[in-house]
Amino acid sequence: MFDQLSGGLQKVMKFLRGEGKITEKNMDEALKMIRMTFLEADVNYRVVKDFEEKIKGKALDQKVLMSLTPAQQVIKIVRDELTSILGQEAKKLEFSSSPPSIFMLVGLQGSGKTTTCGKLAKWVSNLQKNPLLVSFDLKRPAAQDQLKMITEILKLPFYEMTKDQMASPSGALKDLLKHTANRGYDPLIVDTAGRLHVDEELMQELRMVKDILNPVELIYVGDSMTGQDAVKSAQIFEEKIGLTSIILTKLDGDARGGAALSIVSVTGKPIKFIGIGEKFDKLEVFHPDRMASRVLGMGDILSLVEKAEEKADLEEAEALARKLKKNELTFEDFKKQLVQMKKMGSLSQFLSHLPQGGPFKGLSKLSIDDRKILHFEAIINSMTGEERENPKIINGSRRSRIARGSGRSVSEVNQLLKQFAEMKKMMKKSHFQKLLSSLPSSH
Ligand SMILES: Nc1nc2c(ncn2[C@@H]2O[C@H](COP(=O)(O)OP(=O)(O)OP(=O)(O)O)[C@@H](O)[C@H]2O)c(=O)[nH]1
Ligand SMILES: [Mg+2]
Repeated sequence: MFDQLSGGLQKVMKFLRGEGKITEKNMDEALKMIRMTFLEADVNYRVVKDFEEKIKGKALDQKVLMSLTPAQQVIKIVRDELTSILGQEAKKLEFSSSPPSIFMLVGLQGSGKTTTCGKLAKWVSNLQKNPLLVSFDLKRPAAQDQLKMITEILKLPFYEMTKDQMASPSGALKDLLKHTANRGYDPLIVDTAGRLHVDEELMQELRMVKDILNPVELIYVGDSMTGQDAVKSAQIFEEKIGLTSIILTKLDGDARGGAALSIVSVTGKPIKFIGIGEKFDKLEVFHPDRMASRVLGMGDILSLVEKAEEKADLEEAEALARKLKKNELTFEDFKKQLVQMKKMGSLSQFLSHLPQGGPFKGLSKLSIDDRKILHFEAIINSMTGEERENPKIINGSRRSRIARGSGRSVSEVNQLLKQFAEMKKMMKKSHFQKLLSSLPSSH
């Protein structure tokens, strides 16, 4: 479904592959190609512009990973930007802490609201939930027949609104709430009316429903085939009634995929599911990371990028090793390492990013408990600059001052000092010498 985006980006990469390094000129050319690709894939113009500026800034930034070619560099940046727009992880459907959880689905006519109500009901009943469905359409009372039929197919309960109830909607909604609570349904899934265009009357109707039901999820259902129209109306729904999340439908068709990117960027709300077919099991949790890889469509290069990122960590480790050779390691460096470790999740993860053999073999013997990292950081923070540079001066009274300042015990301070000394000794002594001798002298 993201073939177009993917195809265009491949062309950019092909162009950059011939370039030795990133310059202002080839970056301009690449950015022009990226811009066209995104616009052709129906990504919102403003989103494209924003994207372009960020990519340019990052690509020309001196801090980019030296070991990547320009093409790989740009892929990395595009991936990072896609992730920063779409988010890293799939966002879960919210359930209310005091049931029933109410999900209210809104959107333009024909976007797939009623079908999606059925899909969602099926999805939550697979989670052992007990959903109740209701259709709320003041203009078109017959609209509920469609949802009723769906519940019959799915063998799920349906709440039927009578004509009289429809005549006094706020009373009807309160009856509905009572009925739902009394029978222990959770969630209550509310289908609403769609219009060809957003109009004030519809917005008022939806606001009234929202105010009475107070839904935990107010979900905009957007037809991805309609591209920018879906994006524009999502923005209006967000402004007028407020949304919590988005479901994009019909991504099984030849939608150009740009809507997904734009809709999140414009509304700031996450896509939680995508509809990929008319049947009720054609609902998928949306995984932004997978989408980013699919858009880039090049798993091989992405894994290369990941390796380069590991290599960057390795380069930091090498820089540290060089300092060690000169016996210049200070607590300031040690703290930097701790921060880096924290960034990477845990010490064990950090170590697993380094080659396990050769010069780094000794590292895994440095058994620092992951949880201790935070404590160590606090202790280092309590040291004076002088103490960090020259740990030898840390005598007994300084130790107790540092312990008090960091809220840790003196024995922990002692432990850190000991570990630091050991690390220094071990790195200096053996394995690192081999590594150091293999480093180019220009470093
Ligand atoms: N291919 C495909 N078709 C879908 C998907 N979701 C919904 N549809 C179809 O889109 C059409 C409209 O769906 P509805 O669920 O009736 O849309 P609606 O938003 O309730 O429409 P109104 O109530 O008239 O506003 C139906 O033919 C559905 O089968 C999807 O993910 N993929
Ligand atoms: Mg409908």
